[in-house]
This record gives sequence, structure tokens and C-alpha cells, in this order.
Amino acid sequence: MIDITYSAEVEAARAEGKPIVALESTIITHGMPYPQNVEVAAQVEADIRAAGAVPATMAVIKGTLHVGLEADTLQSLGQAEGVAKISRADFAACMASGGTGATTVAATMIAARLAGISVFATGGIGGVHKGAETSFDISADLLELAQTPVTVVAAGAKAILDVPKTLEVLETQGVPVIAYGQDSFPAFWSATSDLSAPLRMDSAAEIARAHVLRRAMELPGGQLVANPIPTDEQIPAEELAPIIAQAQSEADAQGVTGKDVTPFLLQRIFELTEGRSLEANIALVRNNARLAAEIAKELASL
Ligand code: PSU
Ligand code: MN
Repeated sequence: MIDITYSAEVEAARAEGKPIVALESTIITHGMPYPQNVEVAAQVEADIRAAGAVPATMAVIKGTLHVGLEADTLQSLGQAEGVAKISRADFAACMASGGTGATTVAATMIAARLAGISVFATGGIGGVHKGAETSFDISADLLELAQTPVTVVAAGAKAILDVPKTLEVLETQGVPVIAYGQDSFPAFWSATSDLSAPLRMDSAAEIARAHVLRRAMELPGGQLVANPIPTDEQIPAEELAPIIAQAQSEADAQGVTGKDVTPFLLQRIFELTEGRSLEANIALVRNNARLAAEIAKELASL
């Protein structure tokens, strides 16, 4: 009924019970420019393999859910124009109409659950946008974390979001937010923020045990692991604040709404930092991939 294709390496990993890490594709089609998007995606996959796990990048290609992309499929997806950005609301519709779509965090979690994958690495999650009290713009990623049992490793939330409100929604929804190896909630391009994370864990094994316990306790939903960017790669928050403010006011002035908001802001910040935001973004995604691989290995051993 559900048309799913596994890449050769994911197929083999499933048969052998090897650890697998899910990866999203919206970061490829809507989060980074070509050709860096494809280079980074391939590098992140290589990082996961080097850490002893198998990468499964998710995307819908002409109506089929791909769990793991072969290299040529990744290349063409990274260059394709007009790829849909799919979340919970439009995942099935995209498949039913034979469309091609990149998976957001929410859609990647759904795909991971369908494929029996428990761990997923990304850069940043969607959250509560600034001005949400009037726009009601709250990412479906937060509600997915509340209902789909996947541990998501991200570098915290970007300052394009209202981070305190994002943490409030996660708390209301019962999502464990776990800072890795520190008390502070990391701020994407910066390793720390003024906010402390609700939970802290210092090892992949502990994160894996908590994941398994939540399943045993029949608590729905996943966990958000907030993994700080390595400090030698970070960009100070003060430096980015005016750039984010400018990107946000341009979005408001141009009437950007709905699912266009996040890609618009990411693209403008890339342009306004002359690509420096991208360097940090690459470093943190790779760092998250390595931690996710460790968690997947721990889960496979439990
Ligand atoms: N935040 C980032 N980088 C990203 C995204 C969010 O720092 O690439 C992408 C992810 O795919 C995330 C999606 O799931 O944007 C959220 O979009 P929205 O805010 O429209 O829910
Ligand atoms: Mn939104």
C-alpha cells in the first residue's frame, strides 16, 4: 500500500540489524544552495558511515518514499527545481499525486517510523516563529516530536525563531529536550544561549536508554537532543542578531507566509553573511550526525 524503496545499503542494514540514522532532505532542497547542498549531504552520510552506522536520507521521488538515496538520486534532487517541502499535512498527498518532495523534520520522523528507524540527525528544527502571537506560525515539527517515537539530534533552534516560546510548546507537548554535555540550550550557530535546557545528558548510552524507557512506558513521541556546535566553529549570537532582524523585516515587508518563511529567512541569512552562516551550518550538521550514529549504535546494542 505504501510505496517505499530502500537504498541498497539501508536494505542490507535492515536485514543485518545494523544501526541506521535517518536524514532529512528539506535541508538539501530548501536549506542550502547548490552545489554545497549535495556536497554536505554526501559528507554527512560519510560521517555516519565512518562512525559505524548507515545513513538513510528520506525523500519522495515521483510518488515513492525513498529511505536512503542512491548517489545519483541525491545529485538530481539537489539540483531539481520546484521540489515540494513536505510535512505531516502533505506527505500522503504528495505520494498519492506522484509528486516529488523533500522531507522536513516532521515528515522525516514519519518516514523513519515507517522504516523502523529510531534516530534522526538534522541541523535545526522548526519552532515557534517570532510574532506567532499574531501569525500563529508554529512548525508542525514540534507536534511531530510529541507523537512520533524518534530521537532527533539538532543543534538547538535558530534565532530566527522565538526560542523561549519554542521551549514552552515542547514542554506543554511533553517532549524531552536534552542538552548534550552542557546545561545551556544551544543556539544553533552558537554553542550556548541564555536559556538553560530542561534536561541534560552526557552520553549517547543515557539518551538511548531514555528512548527505550519512553517506549516501554508507552509514552508517545520522541526526544529532542540539542547538541552544541563545536566552539571553534561557532558564530557569536551578537553578530547574527542584526542580520536575523533584517531578514525578518524583509519577510514581513514582502508578505512571506506559511512554509515559505523558514526557507526565505535561511536564504537571506546566507546572503547577508556572505556564506559564513553556511560554514557553521555544515559543521553543526556533521557534529549532529556523529552523535546520532553513537545513539543508534547504543540502541542497536540494547
Ligand atoms: N531550521 C533550520 N534549518 C532547516 C529547517 C529548519 O535551521 O533546514 C527546515 C527543516 O526541514 C524543518 C523545516 O523541518 O525547515 C521547518 O519548516 P517550517 O518552519 O515551515 O515548519
Ligand atoms: Mn511555519
